Amino acid sequence: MKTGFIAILGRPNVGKSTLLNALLSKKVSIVSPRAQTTRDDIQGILNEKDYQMVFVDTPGIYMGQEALDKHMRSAAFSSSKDVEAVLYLIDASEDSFERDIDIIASIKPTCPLFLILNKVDLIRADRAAEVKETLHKAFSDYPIIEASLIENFGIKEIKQAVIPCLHEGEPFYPDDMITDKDHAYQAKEVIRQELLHFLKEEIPHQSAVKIDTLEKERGAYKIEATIAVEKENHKAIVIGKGGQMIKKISMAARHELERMWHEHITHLTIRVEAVPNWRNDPKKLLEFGYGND
Ligand SMILES: Nc1nc2c(ncn2[C@@H]2O[C@H](COP(=O)(O)OP(=O)(O)OP(=O)(O)O)[C@@H](O)[C@H]2O)c(=O)[nH]1
Ligand SMILES: [Mg+2]
Repeated sequence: MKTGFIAILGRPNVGKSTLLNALLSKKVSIVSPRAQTTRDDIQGILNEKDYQMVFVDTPGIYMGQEALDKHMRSAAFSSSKDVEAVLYLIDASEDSFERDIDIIASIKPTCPLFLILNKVDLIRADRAAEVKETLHKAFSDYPIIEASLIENFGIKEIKQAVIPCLHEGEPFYPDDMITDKDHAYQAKEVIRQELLHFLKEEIPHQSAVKIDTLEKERGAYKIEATIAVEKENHKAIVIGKGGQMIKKISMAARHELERMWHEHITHLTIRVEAVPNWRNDPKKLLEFGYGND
């Protein structure tokens, strides 16, 4: 059997988590139209007859200075080590690729690196050719694969490109496992996804979610969670008039989790708490699951 790890890297919002879900044909990583959605490395396991590929979705690379930003950056860069291949995603609809070129130059991979030019559905063919030329000039050794992940275009090509990078060996995970993350992690992420969906501006980025209890009773799940926000007035917004907003968030999260797990969830109760400056407090970061790197 052939096996290997493949890191998915790139700037925020380029479609890394969309790629992970598309490769697995299953949702394991949350997606949103807003930048800085993914905060941790998330492994997705693709089991086929002849191989097991373990893809690692990572937080978008950007240069923020909060302790949370540093946690996210370190999660992204460290996952490009000890892998069989790196997929570096680029948003083809951007005007300039200078920041991508700087980041790619700093990765210095010890394995094959593929440039995935995503979102080509948003540009004309002549512009795509121009962008490819720019990237090829900067990195003639790295193959470029065009993709439009929302149109399912390019996924087969990406899998084909990665197969020769795999090594002969025992699989890393059992063949019925699709992610390294448990139900509690997925529940917290889906609540964050709905926060990003329903609340604009900075509130979702200044929020964290903690799962207090997750129990399965008589075939159905019961989940209790806490959303931490940075300010008292944010707490009022997340709860909403008469609890309307938190009800909407909880209902959407419950439905999404039921779709992902094919399981019934009887209760999803969410508390909201103001925790000033949690993004810069190492103890609070740990409490919300963000390591102390
Ligand atoms: N038009 C278009 N949009 C896409 C494509 N692929 C992904 N998107 C959209 O781009 C947005 C960001 O997708 P994500 O998968 O969350 O991006 P990400 O790189 O994981 O973002 P971070 O986790 O913030 O780093 C979502 O709204 C996706 O639906 C594509 O091929 N074309
Ligand atoms: Mg993501």
